[in-house]
Amino acid sequence: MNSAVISGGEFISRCLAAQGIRFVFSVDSERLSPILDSFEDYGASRVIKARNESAATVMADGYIRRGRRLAAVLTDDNGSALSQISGVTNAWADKIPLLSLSLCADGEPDYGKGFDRYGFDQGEVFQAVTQYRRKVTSLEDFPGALADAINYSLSDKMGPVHLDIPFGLLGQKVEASLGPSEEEARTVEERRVEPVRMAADEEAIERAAAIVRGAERPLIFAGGGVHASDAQEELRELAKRFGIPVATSMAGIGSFPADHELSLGPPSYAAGETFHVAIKEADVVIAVGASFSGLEGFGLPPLWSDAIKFIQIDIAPLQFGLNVKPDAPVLGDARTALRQLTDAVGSSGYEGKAEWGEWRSHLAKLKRDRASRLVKLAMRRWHKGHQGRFALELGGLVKRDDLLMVIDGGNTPLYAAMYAPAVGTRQVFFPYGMAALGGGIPYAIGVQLASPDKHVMLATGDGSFMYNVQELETIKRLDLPILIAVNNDSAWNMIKAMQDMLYARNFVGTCLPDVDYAKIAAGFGLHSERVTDVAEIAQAYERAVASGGPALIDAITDSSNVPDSLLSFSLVEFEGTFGGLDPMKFARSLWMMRDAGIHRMMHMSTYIRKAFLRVNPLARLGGTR
Ligand SMILES: Cc1ncc(C[n+]2csc(CCOP(=O)(O)OP(=O)(O)O)c2C)c(N)n1
Ligand SMILES: [Mg+2]
Repeated sequence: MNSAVISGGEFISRCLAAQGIRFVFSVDSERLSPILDSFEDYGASRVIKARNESAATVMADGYIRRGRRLAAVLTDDNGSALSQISGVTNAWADKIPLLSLSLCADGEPDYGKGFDRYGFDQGEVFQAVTQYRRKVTSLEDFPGALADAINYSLSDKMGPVHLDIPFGLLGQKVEASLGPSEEEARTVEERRVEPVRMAADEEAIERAAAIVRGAERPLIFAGGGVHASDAQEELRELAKRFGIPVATSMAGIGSFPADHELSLGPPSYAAGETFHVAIKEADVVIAVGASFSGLEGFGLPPLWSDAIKFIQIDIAPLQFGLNVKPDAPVLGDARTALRQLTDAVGSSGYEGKAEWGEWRSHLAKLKRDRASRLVKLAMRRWHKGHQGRFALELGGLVKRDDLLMVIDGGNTPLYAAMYAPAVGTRQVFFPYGMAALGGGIPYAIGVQLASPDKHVMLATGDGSFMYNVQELETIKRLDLPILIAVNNDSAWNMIKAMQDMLYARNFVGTCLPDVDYAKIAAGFGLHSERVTDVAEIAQAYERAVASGGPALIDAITDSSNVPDSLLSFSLVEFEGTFGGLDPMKFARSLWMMRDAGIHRMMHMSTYIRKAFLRVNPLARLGGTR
């Protein structure tokens, strides 16, 4: 019945449903019930209740990333609202159009009449990490404020938005006709994330095309913007048509299939020497939706050649010159601009240069050599499992079409990226624009809810697992068939590895206890098992799938292993760290590791030799640089 006057709570919930929001992520609070209780009345709308607000925010983000449909997080005020901040910040860094809503105080603090220290403008805290934020002033104001917020979230480079809703509005009565009809709220389709399809200026495209045609060793560098713009097909077309090799950033993971012959394999520095040689030797880089963060060495020396001509395609003009200074900035939507560029380069029958074949084989050989070296290392017999083997076993599973993977941790995602390269579009998720670990479990929940017909696997470090362990209860309650694989090396290993190299194994705060995560998961009612031999992961996975419900595999690995690519990452991210490396301490640390030390040293030295010392053999042979 569409009665003339409805409650504020119902009005707000109806507006959300009528905007095509089908999932609201929240945490139980009786103050929210006027909104939440009526929301599920609208069509297929669902309220997903998490065990903490920070996790609820990350779930909404995961849902949007995988589903490419809008979703909201809604929490109570004060601490509940502010718990959203880490999740909203991460969505901001990764440019996810997340709708963040919270209750807030009704008015200004009443001086002298019971001033509450919580009575500050909590919305201001959201200011720095949203594309738009405002406090709703009245129920009449809400439909417009919501529409505005959603438009802003989808504008420009996209990003989160925040609305504060005064609690008092929920109990007020309002004319239903001031908002959308009940019918509309029930029947409207779920709102898709539609990127702004802004075409690039033709002159900018022509300039870029001329640079591509003149290139000696061109390279495409694909970032998260390719996902944001759904430009995976267009990226493939550009690469294939002219035979240009493709590297991806960490955010661009999976934007180009890692098993394609033109792909450098794993994303960014996880591709090791293949990536480092490519970015030292390339003379032209076509960057697509890539912001060149520290994970990518900022696009600058020492990792990148300073002779590169950059073509930079981006929807946000502020990206130009932030790190690299593009010779040809191309302002526009990635998908649209890639089509334009492909047409322009290929006009008058141009098909790429014959000499590019040599460049392609050079990189392809590096990729092959690296892959076999990594596999050999992981397959060696170690006292405890090698993390590479852990990731290799999981990687074999990810090749299945029905499996999605979320990665979380320090070295764990690095190993996963190295050994389980993403083959499918939106199959692997590494959602760490802010490098905030611990989001794995809630991300996996969001991704799973967006893809009920798929299985989701989370590969997580043990340290990261502990950040949101409470959400195992949510997984169990919703009976989601998520498989969690814990890389249990009893360490914050990314940090521990630094301490190892710099301070001769003087570890501070990075050794974690030998926790039995299988028992913890069993306590939450999950199928679980501890695997002490990483070679048995695939069988454990089969048993987990056969259990039919959520499951966890607690795989024991050895913290003395360090991914080689951590070295180049540290060179840039922790600038100067390795400058302070004391060779004696490093040597002592290797010696103290006994059998692992010698293999590690040999592996590292191959990496250093290939990635950094023979950086430009073509130039030495008379190349252009
Ligand atoms: C929220 C947050 N806190 C701290 C850090 C710093 N940090 C980066 S990696 C890491 C260790 C992660 O340990 P684990 O999840 O076990 O992964 P591992 O490196 O052992 O594979 C820490 C603490 C961070 N990135 N994010
Ligand atoms: Mg660990």
